[in-house]
Amino acid sequence: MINKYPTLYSFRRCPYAMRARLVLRLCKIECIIREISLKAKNTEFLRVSPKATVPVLVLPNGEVLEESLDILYWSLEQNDPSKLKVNDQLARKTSKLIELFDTKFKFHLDRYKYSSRYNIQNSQVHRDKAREILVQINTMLEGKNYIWGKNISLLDISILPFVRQFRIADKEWFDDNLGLENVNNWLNTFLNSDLLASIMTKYKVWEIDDPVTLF
Ligand SMILES: N[C@@H](CCC(=O)N[C@@H](CS)C(=O)NCC(=O)O)C(=O)O
Repeated sequence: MINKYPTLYSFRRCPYAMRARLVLRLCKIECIIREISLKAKNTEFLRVSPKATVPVLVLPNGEVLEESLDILYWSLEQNDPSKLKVNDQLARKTSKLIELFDTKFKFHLDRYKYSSRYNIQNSQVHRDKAREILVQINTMLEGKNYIWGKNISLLDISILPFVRQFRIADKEWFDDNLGLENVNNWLNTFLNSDLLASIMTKYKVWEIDDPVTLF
C-alpha cells in the first residue's frame, strides 16, 4: 500500500504546504501525509530532501518534488476535475502573479508579521507594501468570485494561503481597515469554505514508526 500513494511531507500552517494540500485535494489525489516539525526536523525527511523545506512530495516511482509549484503542476497533469488550469494566455499571467506573491508579497509579509524577528521598528511600511499588491488583486476581482471568474483557479489556491497569513498578523486591521472589499470577500469565502477545512486537519508530528495516515 505504501508504494501506491505519493507521500507528502507537510506543515499545517505553512502557506506553501497549504498550496500543495489544496491542489492535491482539488485534483483528488490521495496521498500519505507526514506532519513535520520545522523546529525539529525528522531525519528521514532530511534524508529524502536535504533542502529541508516543506512541502515535499515523494512520488510512487521515487521521484522527489521539493517545490510547491512542482507539486502543483504535477498534480494538474494527473487529474484536473476542478479545471484549475486556465487557458494559456492566463497561465502566463498566473505564473507572474504567483511569482509576485512568492517573492515581494512574502518578503513584506514576513517583515510585517515577524517584525521583531527581523528587528524592524516600523512594520507598517511592510504592511503597506503588501497591501499595494492586494490593490492589484482587488481590481482583478471586480465583479467576480475568484480572480479569473466564478470558479477557483490555480492562481487563487496559490496565493490565498499568503493572504490568510497577512490577515492573521492583525485581523482587526485587515477586516476593518484594509479597504479592499473584493479582497476581504474573496478571503472570507476561502476562510469559510469546506475546502479549507478539509486541508487544515491537525495531525500529530510524524515519527518513523507511526501507522500510515492518508490525506
Ligand atoms: N520555494 C519553496 C518554499 C517552501 C518554504 O520556504 N517552506 C517553509 C515553511 S512555510 C520552510 O519549510 N522553511 C524551512 C524552515 O523553516 O526550516 C516552495 O515553494 O515549496
